Amino acid sequence: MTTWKRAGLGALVGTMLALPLAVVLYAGRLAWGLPFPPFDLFDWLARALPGALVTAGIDGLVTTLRIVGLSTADVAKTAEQLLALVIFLVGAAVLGGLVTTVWRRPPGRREYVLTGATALLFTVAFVTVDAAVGGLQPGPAPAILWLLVAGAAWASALGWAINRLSAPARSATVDGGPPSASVEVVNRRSFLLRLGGASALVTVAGAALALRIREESGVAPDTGPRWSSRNPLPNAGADVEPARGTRPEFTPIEDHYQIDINTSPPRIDGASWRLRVGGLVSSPMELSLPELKRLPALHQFVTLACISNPIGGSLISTTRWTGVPVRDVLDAAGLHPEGTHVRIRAADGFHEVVARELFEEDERVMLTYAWDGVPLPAKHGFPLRIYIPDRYGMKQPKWIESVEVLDRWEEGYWVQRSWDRQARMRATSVIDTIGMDMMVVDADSSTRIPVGGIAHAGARGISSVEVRVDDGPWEPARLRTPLSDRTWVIWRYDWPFQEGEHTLTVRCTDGAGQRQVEERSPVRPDGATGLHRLETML
Ligand SMILES: Nc1nc2c(c(=O)[nH]1)N[C@H]1C(S)=C(S)[C@@H](COP(=O)(O)O)O[C@H]1N2
Ligand SMILES: [Mo]
Repeated sequence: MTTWKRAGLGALVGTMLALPLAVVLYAGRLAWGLPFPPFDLFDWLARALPGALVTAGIDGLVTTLRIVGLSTADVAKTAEQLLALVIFLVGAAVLGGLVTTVWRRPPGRREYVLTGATALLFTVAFVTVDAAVGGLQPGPAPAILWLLVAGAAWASALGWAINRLSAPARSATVDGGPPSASVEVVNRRSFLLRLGGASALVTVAGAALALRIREESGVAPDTGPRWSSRNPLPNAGADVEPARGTRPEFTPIEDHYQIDINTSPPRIDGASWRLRVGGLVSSPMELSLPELKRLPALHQFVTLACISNPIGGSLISTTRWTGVPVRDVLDAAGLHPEGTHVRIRAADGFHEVVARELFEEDERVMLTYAWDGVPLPAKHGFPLRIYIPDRYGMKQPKWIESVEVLDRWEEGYWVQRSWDRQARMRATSVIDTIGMDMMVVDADSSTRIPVGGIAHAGARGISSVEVRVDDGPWEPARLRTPLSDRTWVIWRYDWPFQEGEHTLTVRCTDGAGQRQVEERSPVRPDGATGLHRLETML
């Protein structure tokens, strides 16, 4: 066999063995919160690689998903997780190929050392990576042991398989002479087939087990009914009805977009979790979740958007946030006069600073523990996240662990990776629907098509929305009373129908009279600008 052929064979075997291993490791993560190397590696890369590269990767992912017609909000995490698995498998292929090329037969001390070294490399690499991003949950001893067993199992299976594959054919040939090359090939093929079969079997069984565990752990603790299932929305009587096909005004939590630097969310035990309040304060504190909930609560309807949301994209959602003003917590801790900023640190290493005047003047800057009347879901920041009006999501840490008063400004996680310091939300407007099948015939027998969508300008409100057909004049749309001045506004335009194909364009003006920026610019570094258009389809 040529070296390349051997390397290829080793890569194949390495991957075949890594896939069932990954599935078993995943079940361990689900069942006991043990390290899961593929996600750890991916998360570590996302933090360690240069920001520009990571951003380019995210852009690429978002663009690819849009091109293939998938909603970024729905599948971005799944795509990331698959990518993480692929990277892990590619790593296994490379390692498998390398080991095979230097493997000699019959195996001697050298081969045992090689196998041991491979196991050790696996263990040390993933212990390091998990320590950096996951903190060796559920404890250093079980986590390290788990990775050691995984590394040893994979490396010894690899050694065994390589050895079998490089063995000369055992069966004698027709004339009793030395085994021929063709018998070798047949043996190798049947071994690979059996190995593949076994690998597939373990993979499927492991996946079934993982799904079972996921279903069982997916049974949410009894958090009670959602606020929105028991209460009418504050604008229930609004006179402008959304055009049918417009997105829901209040996003069900399950449909809220999710963006963060984790392949799977940090898991935090709410009972032992404490918010550490420290730095330049007279009495540092550790607040439990019940203690936070005893402070006077504030409820706000909020539209959150990601700075990476392209024009007309799905990384924007609205729900009802409940929490405690940051200033109330810091007043209780006794904020020193020289404190100018607070640093918010999260369990995943994410961080951001907030200027003192921002939270001191604005009670809406809020430590949030509930969405829609129930505790934050794990992927949306349980147990605590911050809300800062008018800023994109990148300024607003989830999974908060500490609030620390500083006497200086500091770059936040994405600012360090060259995104905008302010990250003020851009005014944006989107056409959700042109209801061609919902033609309305007026009394004067003219026909109208309901057109609708959203407009949002952070916490600045929306004063007007206009729609244009092709190159025609801008016509005013009607605005539905919003849930709050921090949420998007649903607009509606009953378009006097014209035959033929047309392009509709929308633009908005914020509450201060500032028109949406019409010139196109990309999401990086400070949020996308440009107008959203939609073509009529008959
Ligand atoms: N700890 C932590 N908080 C985070 C992030 C993160 O990666 N880690 N991502 C931020 C970004 S970029 C956005 S857009 C919002 C998204 O919040 P959501 O996933 O609940 O919609 O969370 C923000 N908070
Ligand atoms: Mo974001």
